Amino acid sequence: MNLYALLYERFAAALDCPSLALPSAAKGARVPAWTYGDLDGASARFAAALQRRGVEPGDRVLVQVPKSAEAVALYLGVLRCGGVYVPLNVAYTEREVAFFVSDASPRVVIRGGGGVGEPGSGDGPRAIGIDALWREARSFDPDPAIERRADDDLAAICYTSGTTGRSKGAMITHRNLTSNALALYRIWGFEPGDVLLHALPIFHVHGLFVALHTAFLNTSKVLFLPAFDAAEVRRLLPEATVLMGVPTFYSRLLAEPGFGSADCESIRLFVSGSAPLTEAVFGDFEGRTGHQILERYGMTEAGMITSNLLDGERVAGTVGFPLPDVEVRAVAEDGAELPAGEVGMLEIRGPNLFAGYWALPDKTAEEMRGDGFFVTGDLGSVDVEGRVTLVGRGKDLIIAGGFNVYPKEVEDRLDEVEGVRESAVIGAPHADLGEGVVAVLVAEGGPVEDDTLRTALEAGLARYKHPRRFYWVDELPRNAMGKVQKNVLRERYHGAYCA
Ligand code: MCA
Ligand code: AMP
Repeated sequence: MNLYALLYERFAAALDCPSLALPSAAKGARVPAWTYGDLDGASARFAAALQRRGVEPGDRVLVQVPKSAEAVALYLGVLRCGGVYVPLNVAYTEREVAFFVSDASPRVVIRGGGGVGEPGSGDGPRAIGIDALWREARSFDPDPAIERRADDDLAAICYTSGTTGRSKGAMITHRNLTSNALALYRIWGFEPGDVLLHALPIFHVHGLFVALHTAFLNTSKVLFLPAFDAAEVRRLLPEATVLMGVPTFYSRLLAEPGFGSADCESIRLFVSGSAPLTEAVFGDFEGRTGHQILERYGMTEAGMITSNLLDGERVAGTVGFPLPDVEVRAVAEDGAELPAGEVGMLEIRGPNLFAGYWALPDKTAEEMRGDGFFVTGDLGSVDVEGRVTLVGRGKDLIIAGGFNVYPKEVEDRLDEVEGVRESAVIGAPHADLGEGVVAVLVAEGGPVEDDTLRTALEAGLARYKHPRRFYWVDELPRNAMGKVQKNVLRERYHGAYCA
C-alpha cells in the first residue's frame, strides 16, 4: 500500500483540523496553521506538478530545501504520485550535491528558492526552486488520485555516509515506512489531543519519518519550528504534549536558566535518539523536570529498531526493547549468536529493514547475513529480557549533534590540501554536540595554517563535518599492519573539546 493512502485514511476525518502550525519568523506572531485539508490539497497539487514534469512511479525526486510546510507537502506529493523521495541535508555543498545527483539520477531536482531552470548540479537535470514549483503547483486543480504502490516499492532513498567515504543510498520501501510508523504510533501511545513540537530537520529519518509519520497518523497538530532554538522550544513547550529530539536538544534545554518542571507541565513524552543520551543528561533532566526521557535506537537503513517502554522502566544508558516484529541479536566475530548480556555486533531483521543500497548490490550483500539479518555496525548486548544496550560502534563513525560524520570523507579532503601529507580524523567528547570532529595531521614541510585548512574544506564539505580542532604530529601511530591506531589518537585527544 502507498504510505500516503494510509495517511489519507486518517486525514479524511480531520480535514479541518490543524496540521502544521508555524510560529512565524518574527517570534511570537503566528501565521494561521495549515489544516489537514490544506496539506492534502497541497500534496495533490505538487503531485500534479511533478507528473507534468515527467515524474512517473519509481522516478527519483531529489530535494534539498529549507524546512517549511510546503516542503512537507512536497514530500507527501512525491509519495502520492509514486515517486521516490531523496532528501538532502541543506548544509551540503555543490560538490556533495553533484555526487547525489549523479548517483540517484533523479527525474527532477528541487532546491531552495524561486529559481526555474537553474543549472543543476553536475550532469543532472536543471534544478527548480521549491517556491517556483509551488507557484506552478497552485495552478493545478488538486487531483485526489493516489498512485497504487506495492509494499516493496521504494518510497525514499536516504543517503548515509560510508566507511569508504562514499555515501550510500538506503532504499526504503512503503512497507518499511508504514510498519515503523504504525509500530511507533502504538507503542508511544499517541492519543487525541497530542501536539508534537517539531524542531528537527526534515531531511533525515528522525525528523521526517519518525516525528511526522506518528503525528500524521494521529492527525495531531504539529508546532513546526524552522530549527532548534532552546528558548523558542521552551516558550512553546506549554502548548505541546510530545517533543522528539537528539540529546543536544535536552542538554541545551537544561542549560536554559531556571528550566524545570513548570516548563513541562503539558508534556507527556520526551523522546531522544540518533546519538547516545548520557546518563548525566537523563538524570539531570529527570531531577529538574520529573520526566524520564524515553530513549530509542534507530538508523537510516532500518528506521526505528528499539525503544524504551512508555509504561515501564526507562533505563538510562539502554535503548530498550525491539519494536514489534523486529528481531535484534548480538553476534561474535564468527557470526555465532552470543548469550544474553554479552557484547557483540548487533544484527537486526524485520519489516523495517531497508531493501539494500541503491546501485550497490555488492555493498548490500556484504552487510546482509544469509538469514536476512543486517549487520548494523553498532556494538551492544541483549539481556535475558531482550533489553538492548549500545556500548560503542564497530564502524568508524562520529556523531556530532545527531549528524553523522564519516572520518574517511574528511580525511580525503584534508589530504588534498597542499602541505598535508596525511591525516586522521576522530571524534572527541563535546559537551554540547556529544562528539566533536578532530583532525590529526602530518605536514609535508611546516604546519599549514588552520585558516588555510578551513578554506580548503569550505569548498567541498558541509560545515558540520569540519574539524574545529587541528593537531600536527610528526607521524601517526600505526599498528604492525600499518593501520592508523585511532584508539590511541582518541585517547590522546580526548580533551580536545572538554579540557
Ligand atoms: C550545526 N553545526 C554543527 C551541527 N549543527 N556542527 C556539528 N554538528 C552538528 N550537528 C554547526 C554549523 O555548521 C555552524 O557552524 C554552527 O554549528 C551553528 O549552526 P546552527 O545551524 O545554528 O546549529 P545549531 O543550532 O547549533 O544546531 C545544532 C543542532 C542541529 C540543533 C543539534 O545540528 C540539529 O538539529 N541536529 C539534529 C540532527 C538530526 O536530526 N539527526 C537525525 C539523523 P559554522 O558557523 O562554522 O557554519 S537520523 C538518525 O540518526 C537515525 C535514523 C536515528 O536514530 O534517528
Ligand atoms: P544514521 O546513519 O544517521 O541513521 O545513524 C544511525 C546510527 O546512529 C546508529 O547506527 C547508531 O550508531 C546511532 N544511534 C541512533 N540512535 C542511537 C541511540 N539512542 N544511542 C546511541 N546511538 C544511536
